[in-house]
Amino acid sequence: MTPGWMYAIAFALAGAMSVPVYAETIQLTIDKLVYSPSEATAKVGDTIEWINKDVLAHTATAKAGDNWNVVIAPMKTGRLVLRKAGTVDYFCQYHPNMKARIVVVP
Ligand SMILES: [Cu+2]
Repeated sequence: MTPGWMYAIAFALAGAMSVPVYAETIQLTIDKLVYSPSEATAKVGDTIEWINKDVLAHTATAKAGDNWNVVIAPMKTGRLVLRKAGTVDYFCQYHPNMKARIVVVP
């Protein structure tokens, strides 16, 4: 192999390793007044998507961290982009006994 080829391969490998990590979408479901899974881990920049399978509206409301409030209509999906790292406990404003947690890592 010529040195030129070796450089080309080295650059190709370096390029493959420096590909940015794309934000993910993490899907959670709400079924029969339960968030599932009740604890999820995500990274800053990821999108959380709650799929509401109930015929009732729910919210995902956090009083700490990003301090978000997402209303999720019956049989619809609610989305949120995570902007801040930390452990966020959230609940449903309409059914305060519905609780779950998202651990957001930097
Ligand atoms: Cu609810």
